[in-house]
Formats: sequence, structure tokens, C-alpha cells
Amino acid sequence: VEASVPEGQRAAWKKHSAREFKTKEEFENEAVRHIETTLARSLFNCDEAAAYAGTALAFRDRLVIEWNKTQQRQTFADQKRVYYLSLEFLMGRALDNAMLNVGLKDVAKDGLADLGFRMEDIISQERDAALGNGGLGRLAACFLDSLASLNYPAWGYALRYRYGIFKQEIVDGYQVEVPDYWLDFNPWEFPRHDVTVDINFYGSVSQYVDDDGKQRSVWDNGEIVTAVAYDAPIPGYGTTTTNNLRLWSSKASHGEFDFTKFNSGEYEQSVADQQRAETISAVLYPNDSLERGKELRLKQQYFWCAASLFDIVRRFKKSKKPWKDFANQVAIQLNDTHPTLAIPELQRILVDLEGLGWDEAWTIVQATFGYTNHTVLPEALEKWSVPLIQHLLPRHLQIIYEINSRFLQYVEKTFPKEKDILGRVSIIEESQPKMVRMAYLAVIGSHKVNGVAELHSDLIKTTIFKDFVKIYGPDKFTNVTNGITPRRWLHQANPKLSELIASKLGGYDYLRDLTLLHKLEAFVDDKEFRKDFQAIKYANKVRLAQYILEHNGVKVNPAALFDVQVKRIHEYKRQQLNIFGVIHRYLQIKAMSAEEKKKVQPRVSIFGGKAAPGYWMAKTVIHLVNQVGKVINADKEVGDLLKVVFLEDYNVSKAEIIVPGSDISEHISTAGTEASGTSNMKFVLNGGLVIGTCDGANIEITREVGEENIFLFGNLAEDVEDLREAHHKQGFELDPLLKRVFETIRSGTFGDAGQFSALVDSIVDHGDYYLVSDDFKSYIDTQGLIDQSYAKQEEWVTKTILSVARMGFFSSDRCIDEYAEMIWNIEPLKPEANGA
Ligand code: OAK
Repeated sequence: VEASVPEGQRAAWKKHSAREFKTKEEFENEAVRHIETTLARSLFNCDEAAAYAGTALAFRDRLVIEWNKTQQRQTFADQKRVYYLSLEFLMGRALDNAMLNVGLKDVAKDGLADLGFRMEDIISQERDAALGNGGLGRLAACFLDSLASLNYPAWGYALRYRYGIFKQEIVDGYQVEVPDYWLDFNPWEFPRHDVTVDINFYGSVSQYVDDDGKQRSVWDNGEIVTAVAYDAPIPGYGTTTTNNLRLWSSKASHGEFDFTKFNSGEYEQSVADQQRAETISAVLYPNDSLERGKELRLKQQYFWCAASLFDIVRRFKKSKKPWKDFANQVAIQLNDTHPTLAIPELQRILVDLEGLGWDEAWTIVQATFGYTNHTVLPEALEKWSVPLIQHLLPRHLQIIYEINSRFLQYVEKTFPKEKDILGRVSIIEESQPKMVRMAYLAVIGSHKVNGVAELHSDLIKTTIFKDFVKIYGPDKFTNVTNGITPRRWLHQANPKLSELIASKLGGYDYLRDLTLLHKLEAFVDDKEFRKDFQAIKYANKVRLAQYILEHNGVKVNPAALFDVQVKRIHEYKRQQLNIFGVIHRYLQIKAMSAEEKKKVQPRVSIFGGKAAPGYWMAKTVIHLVNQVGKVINADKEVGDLLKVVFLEDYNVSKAEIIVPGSDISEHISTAGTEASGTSNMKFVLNGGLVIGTCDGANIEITREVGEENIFLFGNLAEDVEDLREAHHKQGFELDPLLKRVFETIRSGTFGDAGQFSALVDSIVDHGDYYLVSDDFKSYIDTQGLIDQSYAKQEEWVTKTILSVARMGFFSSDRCIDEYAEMIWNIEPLKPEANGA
């Protein structure tokens, strides 16, 4: 506001204010101008990469205009905002989404054709923004899309990693990791070199008495690293609202200290300091659902939380409102426990820096934060060692102890007879060394805690947070079932299906209200519609088959049943169950007569997904899939009856090709381990069916689409504990079909069996923790049912159409409305609202 143009000069300003292109001519004008002047290219050296850049920059200009307006509107509106703190945002590509939201894709397509380019080629020039591992990061990206589309005033906060998730190469069947340096050309980010925050680490805490005679703490004499903001516009669909994603990049602070070093000849040291500072935001940790307790990771977490909170508080303070209004202006959602340090950090700001009393500050903190839990797996629950926090964040450790002590006093008073409860719920685990349990801190510091699917939300209340339900009552815990954005996961990934649906529903309103899909049920018997629907699935399978031929050199028949499992490789997700099932199928085919073979439903088994670089068992699974593929694909006796491929480097943009091309997809985690799953929703929305366990959102998908339209199998979550215990106590009988599979592996059919022994042994000798053997028979039988069902194509098409029609519930728009109402208490701010 201070820097605004004086009243008298505004007319001149407005006259020259940026224009928005609307026509093909204007688009070409903008794109060529960018290619020639921004990129310094010409007619004679404009390749597809340059054409992409010109197109992206033309659309970026459009976004920026709306982004500025939205930010201005949100600043002037006296309204609460939500801040979504997530260490991961798995955004994928931005151009197609920008074109959809600006609404001028056809104009650009014609314009590009005039200039000699094809839209698909231009779109595929963009590299994925892959700042995430898997489900949690992609959920955050879908949420940003929905928040903007629903006009909620919202910002995302994360780190600007120089390296996103590694690229996966498959070399001789093994995963090899290659760094993903994605920032060479990123037209979507805006460096804000004027928006910086100095972040403190290490140092010590001292006490003093302030002017009012109050004891105060100061944290000083540490290492300082500067956070620099980089902003990216997040456009909404069907609205001009354009929200902000702010990513923090670390750099050395140019304080007196460095300067002295530099002058005194310690040049190398000052360069080393600089590199040390830049390391903080250098790389995304590639572990999915596993915590390793590395100091640099904790530094990342604090750096990001402290910069974001400073920013949020700075914005609040500009409003000149009293502190008691903070939680009426600010909601902060913690995406899992990674941002939990934001809790003691806000308490520190309020108490140490702003001088509020402890209780007053704590009331504000609890009212501000909400916490989403994404896993119950013990190895994924974050714990940080007390000595590490003491060293890195001495004042925060004091605050955490104070929070804990007050909490435990309350618990002791409320449950005087329960002696054990204090040890169980303490934020500090009394181990050697002592550990800070971040999930407990997150529960205690938030007003709401949610799980991400019904079963999961029930499970957290009866397992990891059981005692907290007793302490706080059940209302603090709630469920918000995950969702996906239909813009990317239907319209962009499957434009033909989207168009067909629009032709039946009378337009694209369903992309803003996905429940409108239910109207498709009326067309389930419409011959023409069924034919079109089926033809689109086939065309998407042809596209996927071409992709497979190009990338794997394997020719697959698009008429075969395409069976897909793409997700991070993890024992609990049980890709091993899938590949053992494939081996079983292979053995069956091998034993068949020519006559029998004629009755076999041909299948293509498609795998994809990254393994964490240090996760050997997961890497072994990848290797086995590739070895099995090599043998089966070359086996003339099998031919088209079975093909097995592993698609390299699964990511968001590849998912956009793979998902629409699937007939059946596998979501087969050991019951009770997959919190929700979100790709299950994407596959069904694109006319595929699911084979799944009674886990995560599979259960709600079943409720919505009807149990006749999904293939469920396996043991239930409620029986898993007992089965594991029985394995432990009595041992267990290996399923005979699985035994045969293991014998085949051991015989060397897929190469040296020694390479796969850890995988087999984990089941045979080490208790089969993930119950592969217990579920094997039921899995195989269910796959048999799928073959039969697929053979009756008319029935199959009916199932898929009805399923699509019933997926309305799984839009991330529904999900965000639930968060807004139940947890954040925020309202939309429509573009026309205050005339801005
Ligand atoms: C990653 C790191 C730590 C903790 C959890 C995760 C994670 O990705 N969890 C996944 O979150 C998704 C979104 O809620 C769920 O759909 C997946 O089931 C869950 O595994």
C-alpha cells in the first residue's frame, strides 16, 4: 500500500496496464514476442522447446494478471485465509492446466498450428514439477487446484527443492536413480528477492526481565540462513481466482560474519558456508512412509516452518488486529507431521517475541492448527531425538517440554487412577536417547485431527491416538475422505471421455460439481453411448500400447485385459503379491493344451513406481518384475496370453497416460495399512475397475459404485493382528499355490534365485508380516473372476459406466469444502466480491 502510484498518475498506468490476449492472432503475437525477445530465438531456431516456452510465457502473463488481482482482493477482504503446509507438492505439468483454466486452449492450438507446431508435442515438452514422493504430495497438489477453483483464499507453503524426486532408470532390470534438476527453465515461478526471512539454528537460550517485570527468553548466537520466497500462481477452473504457492529457497545470509571472513582472506570458508546454507533446500528426501531421522531433514522442516510462520504473522500484523483475532484470520493445516515444528514456533513467536502470556498464546496456537494424519505405519511416524533438537533448536525443546508438562499435569488430574497413561501419551518417549513423538505434539497443538478415509480415521482412534480420544473426547478426531481433481484426472488425462460425458450432460458443469456424473446412469443402456464409451477406452489402450512399445520395446495387444499397478513400491502395497500372481498365471498357461489356451483371457500386467533408494526389498521387487517380464515376454508358448512390463520413472505426467488405459487396477495393500489411496479413485473415474482389499478408500468406493462393480478380496483389517500373532506363535502353512511359485523362483527360472531370496524368505521364514500367503488364494480366485467378467464385455461395460457415474463423491472439491467447514471455518471469496 505504501508503494502505490499516486492518484493523479493512475490513468497513465491503467492505459498501459497489461492486456490479456483473447484471439488466435493475439496469442500468436504474444508467443512470438516471447520467443523472439524473452528467449532471444528466431524463426530459424525455434524448436519445440522454444515453442513450449513461448506458449507457457504467453499463458503465464494471463495468469499473472489474475493472480495480482486475486492477491489484492484477498488482502483487502477482511477474511480468514488457510495456509496449507506441506513438504511435498507433486504438481506435474502446469501448461495444460493453465490453458484449461484460462480457457483458451483451442485458440492456442490453432495458433501453434499456424506457427508449425502440434499442441500435444508442445505440452509434452514440459518437465514435471516433481516436488513429492507419492500420495501425500499429489493430494496437496489436488487440494491447491480445488482451493482455487472454489475461490477459497488459500496459500500453499513448501520448499523450493533444487532436485525433485529422482528420475528412475531401469538398467538390466535394476532401478538406478538419476538426479532431477528441474529448474533449468521454469516459467511458472517468480523469485521474490525482496521477500526474505532470516532463520536461526543452534545457539543458546538466555533469560531476561522485560520492562513489565516479566521473565522472557531469547534465543541467540546461532547460525543464520536466509529464506528467499519463490511464488507460483495456482489458477482455479471456471473462476479467475489465482492463489499462491510459496516455495522457500535457502541461501547464506550476508551478515557481518561472512563479510569479515571474506575480508580476512577466508574466502574458501565463506564459500563453504554459502554452500552449507544452500544445502538446506537442495533435495527432496525420497522416502515415502519412512522416517530416517537425518539432521538435514530436521533443518529443512524448521527452515520451512519458521519462514512460513514469519510470513503469515507478518501479514497478520499488517492488519493491526489484536492477537486474539489471529485464529479468526489464519487457519494452518499440517500435512502429516512434517510441519509440526510450526506449533512450538508459533508459541515461541507469541510468547518470546510478542510478549503474550503462555496460556493466551497456547489458546491461539490450538485454534490455529489442524493436523492431517496419512499413515499408521510405525516406521513412518516421525520421532526426533531430544539431543538433536536440543542442539539445533534449543528454545523449541524448552517449549516442547513446557507443552508436555502442562499437558501431562492435565492428564494426571483428569485420570488420577491411571498410572500408565502418562508414559503412553507423553510427547517425550523415555528411550535411549529420548525421542520427541511428533504426532503427539501435532495432536496436542491442534484443534482438529483428521484421517483420510473412513476406515483409517476409525483406526487412528483405536490405535495410535486411542488415549488421546479418551483425553480430548471423540470430537477432536474426524474424517475427511481424500479426493482428486477431476480437471486433471478426467478432463486433461482423458479429453475424449470428458467430451463424451459433456455431450450427454449438456456441458462441462460436472467438472465443477462432480456429483452431476450420476446423470450418466440414465445412458447406461444407450447403445450409441456404450459404443462410444467403449471406443474411448480402446483408444486410450492403444495410446498406452504405443507408449509401451516405444519405451519397453514390447508389443502388447490393446484388446487384452490391461491390468495396472502403479504406485510407490512398498511391501505394504504388496506389488510382490501381484508379481507372484503373475508367475502363477504363467505356470498355469504353460501347463495348458492348445485347446485350453484358446479359452484364456489375454492379459497385460503393467507395473510402475519408484523404490526409495535405500529400500532393498522394494528394489528387489522391481528386479523380479523385470526378470519375470523378460522370461514371459520371450516365451513363444505364451504369446499374447500374458505380457509383463515395468514402466520406467512413473510420475504425474505418465499417470495421465497410464490411468485412462487401464481395465483393472490393483490396490491390494494388507488391510489396515493403506490410509486411503487416491489412484484407486483416478482409475475408476476413467472407466477402469478395481481389484482391491478392504482397505482405505476402496471401502468407500465400494459403497458408492456398488459391490457388484468392484473385485474385493482378502482378510479384513480387524483380523490382521490376530493372523500376525498366530504366524508368530504357531507358524503357518504356506499357501500351496504360492509354494509352487516360490519353487519356480528357486529353480532359477527368472535368473539367479539368490537375488530374490530376501523377498521369499520374508514370507517363508520371517512371519509374512504383510500376509501375502494368507491372501494369495483369494487373490488368485478373484483374478479368475475378473477374467470371466471381462469376457462378458457387455456386462463389463455396464459396470464401468455405472462406476464412472457414481464417482462424484471423490472430487477433491468435496473434500476441500469439508475441510473449510469442519476444520478451517473459512468462506470462499468470489472474484466479483469487492470489485477488485
Ligand atoms: C508419506 C510420508 C509420510 C507419511 C505418509 C506419506 C504418504 O504418502 N501417505 C499417503 O497419503 C495419501 C494421501 O492421504 C494416502 O492416499 C495414502 O494411502 C498414504 O499412504
